[in-house]
Amino acid sequence: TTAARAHLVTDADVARLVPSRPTDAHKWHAAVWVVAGSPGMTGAAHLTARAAQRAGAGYVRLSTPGLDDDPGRPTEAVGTPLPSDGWADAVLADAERFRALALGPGLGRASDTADEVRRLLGALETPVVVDGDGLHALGDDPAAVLADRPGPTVLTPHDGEAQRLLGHPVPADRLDAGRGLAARTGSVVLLKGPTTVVAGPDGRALVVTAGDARLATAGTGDVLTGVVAALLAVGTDPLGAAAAGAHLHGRAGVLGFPRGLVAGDLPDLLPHAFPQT
Ligand code: B4P
Ligand code: MG
Repeated sequence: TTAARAHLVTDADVARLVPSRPTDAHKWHAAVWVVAGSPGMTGAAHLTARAAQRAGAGYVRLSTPGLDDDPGRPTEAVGTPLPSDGWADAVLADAERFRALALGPGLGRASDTADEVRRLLGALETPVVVDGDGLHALGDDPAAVLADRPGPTVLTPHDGEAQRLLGHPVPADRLDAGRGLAARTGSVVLLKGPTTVVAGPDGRALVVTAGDARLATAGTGDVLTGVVAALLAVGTDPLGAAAAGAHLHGRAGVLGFPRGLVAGDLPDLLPHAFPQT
């Protein structure tokens, strides 16, 4: 089985992988910029931002290209508008202040949006989690965009998104598929599913089985993106952030209602999912 061939992530791993908050912590030392959503489609971005907050980000900026006013934005997230055209430059101009970016949920699939995503990734030095429509923008040759990226990347595809990135359906050997995609793109790959595979470009791989079927509901992937971004922002290495993020996300899920859980329940469960130390 997959679990027999790679390390199964535990609470103890999360405690080891995620640095504790220093006593002289400052909100800007763990700042996340969520670049997600599109006009008329803001729910995914809100979930990502709330998850980043609850997973330990000190400061969350939320920007939806082309949207100036977003009344539903989570209270503590700071809204910073981005233009609808050429927004990659605006992100690059200010990204230095952030320790991690979350890019993609709900961005939409317009071709100019995809151009901006690729342009941003090509020049961005900040660690970034790419999900959803951000992954779609990479098309079927993600290595062309990512192999020379100047900063760390975590990709979080489900099987449909992975199929597009791989150019073929995800094979039965998901561990091998994750490792292959990670090596080809120089990225950490978090291949989601009932068993989640996390693979690094160096061939290291971990398996996460903390969640269960209650996570099979719309928007839970957007939450995961925010969790991984927050863990990057507190200084977790990219492979560790993906592995610990998937584990915490699964743990939050099983702390929720056995039936009727919605993705919006997960952020508030995250603080309970962290190992109590
Ligand atoms: P979207 O509208 O983008 O929606 P989504 O990404 O599927 O939603 P979400 O972000 O909530 O869930 P995600 O899977 O990311 O869909 C875009 C297109 O992709 C659509 O055309 C859709 O049909 C297609 N598509 C969606 N899923 C597909 C798949 N698996 N294969 C092929 N095509 C697909 O995140 C879900 C989270 O829940 C992950 O963390 C996952 O690990 C967890 N989870 C889900 N089921 C679980 C289970 N049974 N047990 C444990 N964890 C589970
Ligand atoms: Mg998704």
